[in-house]
Amino acid sequence: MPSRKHCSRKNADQSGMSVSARWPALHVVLGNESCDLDSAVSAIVYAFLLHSLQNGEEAVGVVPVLNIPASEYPLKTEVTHWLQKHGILQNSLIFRDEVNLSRLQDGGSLRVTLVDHHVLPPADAYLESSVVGVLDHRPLDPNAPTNERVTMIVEPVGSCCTLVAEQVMAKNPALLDPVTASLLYGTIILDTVNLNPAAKRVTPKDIEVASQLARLMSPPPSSLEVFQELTEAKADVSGLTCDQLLRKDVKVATGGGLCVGVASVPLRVTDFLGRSEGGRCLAEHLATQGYQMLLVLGITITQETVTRDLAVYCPDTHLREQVTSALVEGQGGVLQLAPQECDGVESCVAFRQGNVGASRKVVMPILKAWLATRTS
Ligand SMILES: [Mn+2]
Repeated sequence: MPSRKHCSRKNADQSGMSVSARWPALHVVLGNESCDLDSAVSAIVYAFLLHSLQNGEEAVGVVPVLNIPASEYPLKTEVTHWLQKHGILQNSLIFRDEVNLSRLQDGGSLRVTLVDHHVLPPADAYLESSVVGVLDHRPLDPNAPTNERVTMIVEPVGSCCTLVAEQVMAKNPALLDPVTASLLYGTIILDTVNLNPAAKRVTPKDIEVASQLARLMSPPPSSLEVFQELTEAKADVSGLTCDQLLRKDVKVATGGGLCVGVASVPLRVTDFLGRSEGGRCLAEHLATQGYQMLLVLGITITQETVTRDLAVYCPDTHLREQVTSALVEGQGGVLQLAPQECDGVESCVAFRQGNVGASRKVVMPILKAWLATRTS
């Protein structure tokens, strides 16, 4: 059964877990499905806070749940790095496929607090009736369900961890030991691009909270070093297999009877193809994901240079030629593609991309427009 990233959510809640037997009720703190550093750290520290605020009689287990299957965790290299550095190892974390939320809910013993998002994806809509709290930094979605039972803390700041830190300082500052402070601090620095106003993410509150956290750490942190460490960890794919690289950052386009994976990889596609075992990994990936073709977008960023290149892998020669000319000519040739070597990988063509400013946000509409012409 081919599982596609967007269609595979159903498998998430299958395994039973002893958590439900151990606790009369469970309060889950759930980050969003990207499980980026902000979602992971927000869930962990906010669960820690909520747990500490309970009083004896009504106490329930409050646990953070990372909203990805455990098998995806190695792909989140900045998350694994930062948590491990702070003494939190994978075996002490709970992942989405390790706890059966729907069974807990059926038993009437589930409470959910959402962090770093406030609208549940369609596959999780059933959790809505269990939500008791929201802590988020995204603009409030006008279509978000409203319910007086839900404690909403929503404020547009650069990082959800800024709001988590603010809550901890207000409600139980004793929790902020140097380790917890550093966990939150690094996340705020990464999310706000080192508190840089030019990146348009940072707000005065992020700056204030980050400096309060820095005062709790000794020696005081260098925000630039923390930022560089986390950025490097995010781009460090040396430990990932070809298949993991393809799953790390992928969007799927469908249309005209086709399902196309568009994977971004943080290296040149020419180097990536060199790691593909002569294309064997690409063929297997197509089969397991149910794609008819795969676009691989390579990007490298060093000091001031950005390079982009792309590869089209498709065993059907006709389709490959069609999509290739769509990419070369699309939107007046905006991508500025020039052919390059494919490292002997069959069913594959590769291009250097002259327009280094054109990200996947530019590639996707060209691809979708081509897919749409197939239906008409
Ligand atoms: Mn966030």
